[in-house]
Amino acid sequence: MSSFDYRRRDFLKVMGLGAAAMAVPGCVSTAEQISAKAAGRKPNIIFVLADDLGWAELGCYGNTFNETPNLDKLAGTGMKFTDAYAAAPVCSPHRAALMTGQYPARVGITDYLRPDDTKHLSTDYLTIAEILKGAGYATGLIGKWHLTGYANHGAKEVGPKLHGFDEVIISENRSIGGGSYFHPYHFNRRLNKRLPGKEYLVDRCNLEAVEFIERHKAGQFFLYLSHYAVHTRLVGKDELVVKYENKPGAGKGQRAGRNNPHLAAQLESIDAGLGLIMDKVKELGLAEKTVLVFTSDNGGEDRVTSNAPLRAGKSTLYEGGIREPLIVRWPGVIKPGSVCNTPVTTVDFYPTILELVGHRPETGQQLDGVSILPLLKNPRAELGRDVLYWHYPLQKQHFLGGRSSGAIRQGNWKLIEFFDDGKLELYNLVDDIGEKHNLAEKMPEKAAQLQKRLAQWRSNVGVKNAGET
Ligand SMILES: [Ca+2]
Repeated sequence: MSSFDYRRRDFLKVMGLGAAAMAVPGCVSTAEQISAKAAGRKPNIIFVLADDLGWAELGCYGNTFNETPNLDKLAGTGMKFTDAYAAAPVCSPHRAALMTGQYPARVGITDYLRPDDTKHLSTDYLTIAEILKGAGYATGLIGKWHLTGYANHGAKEVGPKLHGFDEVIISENRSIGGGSYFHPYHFNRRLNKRLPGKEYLVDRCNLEAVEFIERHKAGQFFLYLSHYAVHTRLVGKDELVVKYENKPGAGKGQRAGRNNPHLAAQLESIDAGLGLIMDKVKELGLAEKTVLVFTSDNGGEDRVTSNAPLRAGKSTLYEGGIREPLIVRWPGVIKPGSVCNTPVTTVDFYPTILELVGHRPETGQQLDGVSILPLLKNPRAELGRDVLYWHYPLQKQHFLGGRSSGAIRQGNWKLIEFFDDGKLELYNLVDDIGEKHNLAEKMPEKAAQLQKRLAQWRSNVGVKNAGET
């Protein structure tokens, strides 16, 4: 069970009182009030999440096959993180961490939720969307939620509208994935079609995102654009697939193990959306008032791509499963083209956003991350946090190969503890980013020290037994 004991309703009451207090006329004129409001205006937040997109897929992360001009431009005008992590190697726990600011182990969602799952993200949590809604932001989710089972499958459905999103667009009401990338969409058969010809899901999400920004240009907004791509079964738009099939070194078909033309095509469609979003905020004069984030929820599925130089992929706690692209742009605050090597993780977004809107955590509210705002201002700033943790217990091996395990990263060191056979693997990530040389037997004291710290953390977040699911 979660140790989170803060009551959401109380918080909203406090927020309401706060707003009323601000509306009481003071000694300053209306013009001065408006001016002060503009000067103190909090930034809009656009959070773009790709699904199952690996660390090595973007041009600005070294990929020479895929074409990502807009994401490369985003990095060139913002900050690229080399050591950004997902809090889990699969969908739902990552999203739980993103919404709550707590590690998946603390929330109790450590594996992806099935369509008929009895678990969902409890409304007891104060989500980041609720924080922003309370701060006067328009809040919108476009795309994938995946923090509930579905009524269509007999589950209690707790969707994004119950978690602070005023507008929920192109979201799912039955199982997701499966390659339903052209309208009509399997994940929600009620959705109408809006684009001419064969409507492509990524394009539709991009269109809705730009319209959301336009709709809320006069106020402050939080847009969570949560793409379903590039989750398998991979299906790109025909003309883009052909383009990549004709490139030198192209892999063959939807299951190509590297240089996958369908993945490249899907990524190009996501990339095009970033271009549309950047153009829209520029056109509206909002670029400097908008923090734009791009990242992914877990690593690439290594049946259909390669995360090299990282090891393995989705469902594992090797770097290929959890290290993610992360780019943040905020003109006027972030120095263009900067690179940050400090390890950061999913639970850091919540406290970062709290700081952006000038809030402190509520009394009793547990947050597991730290604000990365100091890094956005100076990529070499000290965060005062030295370790990251993962807890990924499984009753049986994931169908992609992932095993029941936990992990800890401290500085350059990473330890993976496998719960199924009790083995330890220790890597120095600076010397060995591909995790090829297990140093656990050569350095038993280091391994034991990290294993002990990982166990202490598990105990702190309420996990009773290492392998418990
Ligand atoms: Ca995913």
